[in-house]
Amino acid sequence: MTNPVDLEAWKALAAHHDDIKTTHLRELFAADPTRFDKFQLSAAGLFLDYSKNHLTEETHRCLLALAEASNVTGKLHSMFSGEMVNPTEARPALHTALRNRGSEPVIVDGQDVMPPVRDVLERLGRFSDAVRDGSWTGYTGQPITDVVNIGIGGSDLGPLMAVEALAPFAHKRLALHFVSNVDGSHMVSTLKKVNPETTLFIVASKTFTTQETLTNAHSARSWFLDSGASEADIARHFVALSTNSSAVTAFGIDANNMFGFWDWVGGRYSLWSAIGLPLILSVGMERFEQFLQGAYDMDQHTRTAPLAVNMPVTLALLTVWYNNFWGAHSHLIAPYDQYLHRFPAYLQQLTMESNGKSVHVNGSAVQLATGPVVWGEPGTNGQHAYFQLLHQGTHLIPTDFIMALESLNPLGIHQELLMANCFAQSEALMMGKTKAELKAEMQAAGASEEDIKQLAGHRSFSGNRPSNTLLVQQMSPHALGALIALYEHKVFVEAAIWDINPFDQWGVELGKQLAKSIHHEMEQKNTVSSHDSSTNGLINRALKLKNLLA
Ligand code: G6Q
Repeated sequence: MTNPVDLEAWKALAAHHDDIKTTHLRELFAADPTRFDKFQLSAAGLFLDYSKNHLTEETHRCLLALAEASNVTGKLHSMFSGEMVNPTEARPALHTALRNRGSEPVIVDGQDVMPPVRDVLERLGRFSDAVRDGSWTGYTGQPITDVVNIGIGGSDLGPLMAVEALAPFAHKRLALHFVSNVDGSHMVSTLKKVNPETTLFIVASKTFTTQETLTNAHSARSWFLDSGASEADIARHFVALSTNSSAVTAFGIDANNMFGFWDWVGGRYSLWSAIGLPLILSVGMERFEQFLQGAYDMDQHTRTAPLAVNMPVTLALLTVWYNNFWGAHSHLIAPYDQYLHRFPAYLQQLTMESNGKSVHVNGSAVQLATGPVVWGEPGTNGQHAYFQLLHQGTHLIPTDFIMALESLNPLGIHQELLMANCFAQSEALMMGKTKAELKAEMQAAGASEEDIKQLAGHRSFSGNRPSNTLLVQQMSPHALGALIALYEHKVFVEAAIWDINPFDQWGVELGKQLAKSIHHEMEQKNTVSSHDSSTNGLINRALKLKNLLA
């Protein structure tokens, strides 16, 4: 494929950027009262206002030309139809098959993967129903009260984020806990809260070789056995979610207690598979199916909507526009919904692990910026912290505001205040406050000319800062499914334009390898000299101060 920067469409965008880079967003709104109607989209129950962007009809045309020149439609088709879109790991990426609510087969290596997908879903449904209705009991005959998910990265962030996001729908008896960090404090503090007789441990690991997860799982098993339970009781208290059945059996978990998935499900895309079990236990299978349906509806939109009205394509093009032509290196996710408090962290992994790449699919070095840094916190909290930098700092930080109109916990005027804050922020970022406006405001408040002169620079706002706003009626299971799928496809389309592989993660693999070898060296209890002087110095200092040298 042609290097993206050599495409005519890329060059046209660069030229167009020169034409409009000094036009203020205020001017765009003043020039066209129909801007809001022009730059909005609806899909799968989500509404997107993207009018507060550095975007004219000409920009839109240029961006769509880039999507076409990058074969976005063809690449989406390849992913959905099970082609090998992850060549460095020689596999397709078929998270969309996991939420395929239609009757069409999805073929991998000549086999339809839908029957096994449905089979695992059915087993998950039966198991979760039994835990939820109390017929699955612990070894002393009591219903389960606590579920501890042991996993990390893709085997943790997705279910954790979704369980939190759908907390209002949670089962009343079941408390969900997540242990991911190998820092013993994470496990110890969690075990303090639970009773071994009524706790179910889920060991979630695609590979079942991840050091942190296996270490945590072994510690949980020892704690369980030390509490008086027998080896035979493990079967009622430990289940595994994995693709590696031999490692699961070797750990001591019964094959009947394992829910499988497949190597064509990437870790950070695995929430739709058995990895979703904590969510199923929390909200029940019926709601999990609504969640899958939301994602499926977004999949259908992504597959069939023309590029010009395709929501994930639009969001991806805007990110490319800012990242590559406006020099924006970060992207803020601001959910105005307390239950979405882990959503920015989830998107951080989805986006940064997928598109944090510096070679093209063919292995050649990129000559463009790829994935931006993604970060965020729920509003309104962020407004009282880092929003200052958004309003008056020197960096351009495109923002996605996410707002559910109906609260799941209606309380007086709270929701109206939340909405007012959300809308006010995007307006303020876009409009700013000119010196003339400030002067009039200060004069009306009786300020002296001297004060006005001194404070004008500090108290005026340049504005011109872009954002998208996503609205949803209520953060229901369906809406959450659609929202996650929207961002998954956005990330894919960005990768399609940058011509990078969003499905591998060699950096994560490197971390796994390095920690293992340093741990092995530390176990030898000898002074270490095989690294650079800093790493040797740190290891040796730690060994010495902890009296671990032989
Ligand atoms: C996700 C990454 C990574 C992975 C974890 C856990 O896409 O590959 O975050 O999910 O390293 O891996 P396991 O599920 O194999 O334990």
